[in-house]
Amino acid sequence: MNIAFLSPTSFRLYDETAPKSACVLDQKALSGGVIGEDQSVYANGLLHVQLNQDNLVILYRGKEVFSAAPFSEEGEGIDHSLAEKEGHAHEQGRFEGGGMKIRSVRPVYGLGERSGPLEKRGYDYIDWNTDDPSAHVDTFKSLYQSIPFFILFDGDDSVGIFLDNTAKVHFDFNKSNPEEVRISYVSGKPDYYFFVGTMKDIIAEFTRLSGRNPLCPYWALGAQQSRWSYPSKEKVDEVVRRYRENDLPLSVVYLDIDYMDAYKDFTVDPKKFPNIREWLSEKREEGIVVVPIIDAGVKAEPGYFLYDEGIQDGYFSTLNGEVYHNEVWPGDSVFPAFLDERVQRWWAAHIASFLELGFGGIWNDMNEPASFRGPLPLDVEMGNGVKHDTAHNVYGHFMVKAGAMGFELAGKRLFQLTRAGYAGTCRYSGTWAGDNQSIWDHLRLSLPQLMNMSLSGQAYIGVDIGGFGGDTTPELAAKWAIASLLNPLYRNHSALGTKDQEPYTFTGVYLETYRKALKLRYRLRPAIYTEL
Ligand code: NBV
Repeated sequence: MNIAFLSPTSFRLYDETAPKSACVLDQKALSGGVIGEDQSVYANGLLHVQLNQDNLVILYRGKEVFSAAPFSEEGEGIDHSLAEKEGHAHEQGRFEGGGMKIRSVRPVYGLGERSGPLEKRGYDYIDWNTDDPSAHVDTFKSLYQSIPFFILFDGDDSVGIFLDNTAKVHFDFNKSNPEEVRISYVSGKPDYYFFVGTMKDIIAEFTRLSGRNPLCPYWALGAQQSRWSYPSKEKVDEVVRRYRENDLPLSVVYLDIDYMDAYKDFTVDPKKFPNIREWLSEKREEGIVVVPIIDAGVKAEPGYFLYDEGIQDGYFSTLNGEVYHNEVWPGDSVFPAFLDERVQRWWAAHIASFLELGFGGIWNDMNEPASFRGPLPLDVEMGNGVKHDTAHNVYGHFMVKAGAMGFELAGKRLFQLTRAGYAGTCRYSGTWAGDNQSIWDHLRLSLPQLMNMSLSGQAYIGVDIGGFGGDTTPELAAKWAIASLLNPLYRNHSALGTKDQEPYTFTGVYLETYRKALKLRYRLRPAIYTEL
């Protein structure tokens, strides 16, 4: 094991064979080195770290702020096999790769995008990017993103812990034992970062290492409208016109999957959206930015340029040396091996030429990766020899990294949204929190969810205003528009088959309320921009 002090209030504790980080791009150690058998106390700045076989203790300005022992599974003596047959999954006992037990009763915050309460004691969570279409409830263990970073809150003596491990990780926040926080992972080598101080200091230092959202374009703070799907350019024109006619400000419109030709990435259906270049420039002149969706799954169809190129150059994920197929929107599909830098460059070139048509951003979806014919096997190889079991939680991360490279190639200001992500994905993309529903509980849920995402380093975030799944009501949508006023991403979006929820479809007090919210939002924009 090694120790590296990164600042007077942070250090890394790691096995030198730990894989290269997906997010910590460079780090300069102030001091540190290999942990020797004859030494047990390491000090730098305001920290003293005491280490032995069974204990890690951190002293901050002379006071003990952290104490942990290596993780060991405590047998419960209960057989879960029958309950599992009935569908009650039981994950404990499968996280035997390592971990630690931290003595703590302090409030817990962070861990990125989760359902459940703002303060997380009493719950357990799993890092495994998951697209579960059922209504997100407090008991969900995973959502689309995995950020293995959390804060044990104690005023100026708070401690932040980042476990840089992309495999499946289990977090037990004082659930099994009220006096303990447990972290355990399925596989990998120890690679921990510790940050001490105020919450603000901790997040600043964590994001300095793992990455921050670059400042979004100013238009990205305006009102955004989406729907699965606006089926033609005429429909989008109508949306823009009706916003204007109803004195509702609008900056961005999204194109969901039906703008594509047979759901093929980097194609535009020429019947629904003819003369796309001219139309996009027309929209720009009207002050509207258009953002198309791009899915992770690529249609497996000989003759389709993206598929042919990927096959020829070996750019798709493989299983036992053969290109791996599953099913997504386009039907039979293959999955770019995004962990490979060659694949990232290839994807970036396609993003760049697509942007050159006049799109203002990219909306990245289904990049957990989601699949219709069961989950991808854990030994699918996703680039650089990395298998799905450790590539899964960073698959979307590397997809949007490639996307960001595309913006650079095109010389365009970066604007992306992603559904899946890992720590530091915010370097490349903002996040919308996936498929919520048009229910009051999801309006409530959005507040602690977004707060914990921002406490985990993400700045450009939001949820679908009005709710994605199910039919909204004018009252719910209008109140959601108010509750979201300070969300950096301010986008109304809804699912196929749901009732229209563009604000101009409402009347009376709800239209008036939504209009007021939008106008207030535009007045708040300079302040939000400054905060970002
Ligand atoms: O592309 C369709 C939808 C999209 O509208 C939504 O925002 C994504 O989260 N997409 C998921 C795929 C289908 C979900 C049922």
